[in-house]
Amino acid sequence: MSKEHVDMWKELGLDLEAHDGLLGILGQAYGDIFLSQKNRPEGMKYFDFVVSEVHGLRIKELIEEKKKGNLVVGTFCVYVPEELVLAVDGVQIGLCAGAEVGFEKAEEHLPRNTCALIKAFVGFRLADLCPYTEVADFVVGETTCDGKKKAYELFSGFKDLYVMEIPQMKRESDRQLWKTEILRFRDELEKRSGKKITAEGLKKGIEIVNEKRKALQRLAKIRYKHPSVISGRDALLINQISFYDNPARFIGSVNTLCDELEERGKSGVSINGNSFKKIVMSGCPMAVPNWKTPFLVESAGAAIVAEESCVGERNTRDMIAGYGDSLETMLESLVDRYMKIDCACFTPNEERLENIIKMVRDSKADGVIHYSLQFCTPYLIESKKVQERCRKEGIPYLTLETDYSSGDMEQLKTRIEAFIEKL
Ligand code: BJ8
Repeated sequence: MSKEHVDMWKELGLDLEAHDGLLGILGQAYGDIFLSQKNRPEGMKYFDFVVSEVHGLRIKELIEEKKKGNLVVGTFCVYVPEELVLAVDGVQIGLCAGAEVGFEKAEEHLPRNTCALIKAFVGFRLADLCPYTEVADFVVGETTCDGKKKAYELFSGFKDLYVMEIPQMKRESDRQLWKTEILRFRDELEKRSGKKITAEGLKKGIEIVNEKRKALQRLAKIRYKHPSVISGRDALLINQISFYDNPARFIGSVNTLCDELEERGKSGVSINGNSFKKIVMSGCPMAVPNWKTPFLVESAGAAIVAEESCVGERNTRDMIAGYGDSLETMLESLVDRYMKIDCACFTPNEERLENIIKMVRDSKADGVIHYSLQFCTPYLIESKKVQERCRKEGIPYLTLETDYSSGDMEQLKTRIEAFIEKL
């Protein structure tokens, strides 16, 4: 690792020894899960490079942005509108929370039976492990599940935190509440950046994020049509990287990859032969480096053809449409777009069931694997509804409940293999 990076981490206050350990685990897992794949598309080289520099060059770029006077905003949820951050020339970074490295510290403050994602974001901060959390000017929390809501009260003791209130239902009064929250967030960004959000600035933000979603939608559609041109774990990785890479560079790289994948599709190039079963993964978001379950599913001879999660199509399916030219119409379109997100924290949440079935039909998948983190009440309870709906539609279904440890790998492997064999 270059001395320049080490100096930068020191300045950010990282625990260098623990951080070295984290990078070691990350590098090993990346080699085993991603680089060992045969016949990967050439276009994945860009994303390999991004991962190899995830705590290096990208952090350096963020520090440069700060020197220019631009805000760096950390987030944990797809409800936080990146368009508004871009409208003040800021950078929005989705913070990962996909490893159990800081759990010991987190459990000094949180009950052990807290979901792994929450323990990870608290642990990363307390163990001084995440350069993104450290470099962010502030972090935006949100009132989604109860665990996150209460953990943010604790987190605010260790990091500058702003919380958005997310409604839990989708009635007109809830939309009003959400609009108020969007306007409050706009005011906060203006205050912190010293810049006014103009129609021109917001339009630029909307166009960039729409382009990002369009590129990821293109990738999703190619996988529906040609399920064997790219692995599901590579597609997941690209979705994960979408949360922290430079947007313009990311969009260009996804589109270049998609050109290659379309060519592969036409010439019948395959990464896994043609005798595989197609799976839609559905449920909790998988943050970097939480690659355990996709790896097990694909190692069992199946191809993941779509992700029904926030690191997947829940985040990319809806564009901001009909936004017009005035600030007012743009803000209204923004409010509408984010109200469509079908997170299990909402009640009722029937549209999620419709979306899952549509994804299965569109991708011609053979089955659904539902993935919940342990102690995640919203997704665990909703998994019963997903199961029931799949049963009615005649779609084979498997539900998994796990965490970030490797202790249950064998048990998961057995269940996944048995499910795929039956398809
Ligand atoms: S919009 S899914 S990113 S809240 S896994 S912390 S729900 S107990 S992450 Fe999420 Fe926003 Fe919803 Fe998406 Fe709680 Fe469950 Fe843990 Fe979770």
